[in-house]
Order: sequence, then C-alpha cells, then structure tokens
Amino acid sequence: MRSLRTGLSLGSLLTGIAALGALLAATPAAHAADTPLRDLGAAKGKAIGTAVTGSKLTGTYGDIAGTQFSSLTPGNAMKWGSVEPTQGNFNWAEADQIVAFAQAHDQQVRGHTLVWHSQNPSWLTTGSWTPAQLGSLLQNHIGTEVGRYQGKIAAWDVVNEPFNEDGTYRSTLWYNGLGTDYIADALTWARAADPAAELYINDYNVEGVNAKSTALYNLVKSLKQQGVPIDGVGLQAHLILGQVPSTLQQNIQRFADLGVDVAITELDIRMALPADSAKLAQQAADYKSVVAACAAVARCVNLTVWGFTDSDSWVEGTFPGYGAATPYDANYAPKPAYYGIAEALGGSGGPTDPPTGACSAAYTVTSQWNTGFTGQVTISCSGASLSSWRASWAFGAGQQITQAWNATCTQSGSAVSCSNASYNGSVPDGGSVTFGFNASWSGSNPLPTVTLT
Ligand code: 9MR
Repeated sequence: MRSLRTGLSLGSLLTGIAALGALLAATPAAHAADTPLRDLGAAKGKAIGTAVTGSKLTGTYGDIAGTQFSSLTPGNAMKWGSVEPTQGNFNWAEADQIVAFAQAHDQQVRGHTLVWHSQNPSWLTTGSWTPAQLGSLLQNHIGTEVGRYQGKIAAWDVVNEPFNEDGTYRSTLWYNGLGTDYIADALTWARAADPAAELYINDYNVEGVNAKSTALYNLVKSLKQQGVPIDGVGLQAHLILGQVPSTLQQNIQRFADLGVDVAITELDIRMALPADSAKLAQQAADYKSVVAACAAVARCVNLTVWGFTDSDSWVEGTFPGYGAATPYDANYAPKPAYYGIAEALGGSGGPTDPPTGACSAAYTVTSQWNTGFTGQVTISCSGASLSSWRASWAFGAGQQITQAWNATCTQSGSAVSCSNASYNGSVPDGGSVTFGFNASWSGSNPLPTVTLT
C-alpha cells in the first residue's frame, strides 16, 4: 500500500489548525472540609464576626452565623431607635435574642451603637432639650443599655461616626448640644456601666491614612492623654471594589501604636451589578488584602463583615446599581470573597481557585492530493492530564475517513469520533499524543473543529 503519510504531493500541501480545548478544571476542594473562618481567625488571635438580623437566626442563616463566626454585631437591634422607640418604653427582644444566640454558640458580641446621629427615636430627635437634659438623657441611655448587658458584651461601639470627611466634628444632636465633651462623657459613662467591656469609637472612611482618620487618631491620642477610657477604634470598611486603601495596614498600625485595639467593624465591598467572575475575583483579592492587613497587626483583634450574605446587606438599598458586597451569595453559597478571607487567615483558597490547566486538540492537514488527504490530530495537556481521550468532529464537505493510525476512528455521516488506542490513552501534564488518518475529499476540504471529551 502506498504510504500516504510521506506526503508526496508537497506542492498541494495544505496545513491548518483547528483546535478546541476540552477544559479539565482542577478538582474542587469539598466545601464541607473547609475550616470555618472562626477557627482560622482563632489560630491568628482574631475574632471573625458578622452583623446579624435577629429574626433570621434560624435555618441556613443561623447555621452559617453560628458555625463560621466567633463574633456577632446586631445590625440594628441595639440602636437607640430600636430599644426605646417611645420614651421610657423599651424593646429588647431582638437584642436579647442575638445575645442569647451568641452565648449558645460561644461567640462574643459587639454592642452597636450607643451614641450616633442616626437611627435615633423621633421622640429624642424632635424634642427640645437643654444641654443638661440632653446630657442626662444620654447618660441614662448608656447606663440602661450597657447595664442591661453588663458582662455579656465584649466591646461597645460607644460613639459612632463623629467626624466629617475633612476631619471636623460632625454637626449632630450631641455635638451641637454638648460640644466635643459628649465623646469623653459617653466613654466614661459606658465604663461605669460595664467595666469589662472594651470601649470603641467607630467610623467610616477612616481605613486609610487621610484627614478623617487623622482626626480620629488625634482624638484617641488626646483621650488617652486625658485618661478617658478608650480601648479601641473601629474602622467600618464599607469599601468599593478595587479600592482598598493602600495605607490600610499602616493606618491600623498607627492606632495600635497609640495603645488601642483596632477592629474592622463593618466590612463589605460593593460592586456595580451585575456581578461577573472578574469582579468576584477582584472582590476576593480585596477581601483578602483587608484581612491580611488586619492579620499583620497583633492589635487588630476583630474583623467583622456587615452581613455575611448578599440577601442581608444594606448596600443594594442604599447604592442603587451596586451590591454583591458580602462573602456569601443570596443563596448562601460561599463566593470567591469567602475564600479570599480564608486564605488571608491561612486557610484554603477553595473551589474558586482558577483552573490551573487544560488539554486541547489541534487538527492539521499534512498533505493533500487530487482525491485524498492525510490529516493529523495532536492532543496536548498543560497543567492537566488525561488517562483516555476521544476526539470528535464533523466534516463540513463530505470528507470520508479511509484509514487511521494511533487511534480507532469511526465515521457516521459527517460525524467522526476517534478514541485512543490501547497504548496512547495517557497524556501527561506537559505532554502530547498524535494520531493520523487518510480521507477522501472533493470540491473543498474545510478544517473542522475538534472537541475533546
Ligand atoms: O445595616 C444597617 C441597616 O440595616 C440600616 O438600614 C442602616 C441605616 O443607616 O444602618 C445600617 O448599618 C450602619 C451602621 O449601623 C453604621 N455604619 C453604617 C452602616 C450602614 O449604613
């Protein structure tokens, strides 16, 4: 038999490649085997927390809140407007529920928040108070709430959001009525009501070194010098995709160097919707860098996300067109961001690691003459491997295989299927296998697309 493989008709040689990879993703790690974030955090001396909504603490939401986190912050339940909606009438139900849940799950609670300009009851904000009345209302509020949970709260966000972006004091009910003293007084009253609780000032846009964080820094330094009880600063960290401040760790460190603890108190990273894989990968990198900055500073003691699932986040309601800001999707599946957090704490990168390699098939016509041609298919692997293979394609112009070598080929109509011979099913990482065939053609001989299965 004439050896067609030698390609006697060199003048009519036609070559081409049609290749289509059959992707073989890296084997995903089983989620069930992942170490919970709270355990990863504990190994690094960090509490890992989430804001929660009390009414949701059952089912999957409750399972995740209880197993993954070692710290809970009531998202709204401890705010003044929640606990004393009308003067003298208290509603502690949701706050009590969250504290009880935390105790049952060996979790700490961050109390949030005692003195704020927002989410106050209307009786308070619409009332007309002398400075003395305002001071005693605040003192009573702090004494009542901190006293109620004495011994059960690890840390209180005593004062929330006292600064403007330029570092001046925010004009609020408290500042306008009591001047800057309201901050030292609130801290002092909180210490009196629960000497064991760590006392924080908490704000947003103070994650990097900037005018606002420097104002906070100067305030904490001055409070320390005056002997006012201040134990920590909370950096809320409501961030935007791709915009983790480059000075985050430096900023955490400068507060630590003042002799206070630091907590990342309300971390979320929002993106323009819809989410896609590139944005989710960026978000994972962003979460990882925030957690790494905290992990690098011993006095960064708590890292809390502001809701762990996209179905329980404030973001979409506040920033139209933005969302997907938390580590779990709305169906409670961990997102790449979850694994970004885990990795920064020394855990697994999880199943969202990008596929590390693939195998693909390349089709070539090595020689062609008036009625026939010789074809060749090379299967190559990089970062993946095969133990058997099947290359399939459809001829587009009536071509018909007459003979094959190094594979078993069958053809039915235009559909061709070639599977490995007994001796060449294995394609190692970095290796390749080639098989060939002779076929007839007439009119034209277009290159098919090969699928590898
Ligand atoms: O998560 C809280 C959301 O449910 C409320 O509607 C919102 C009202 O301002 O407050 C949210 O939490 C805030 C937190 O208490 C302080 N920092 C900013 C948070 C997001 O607004």
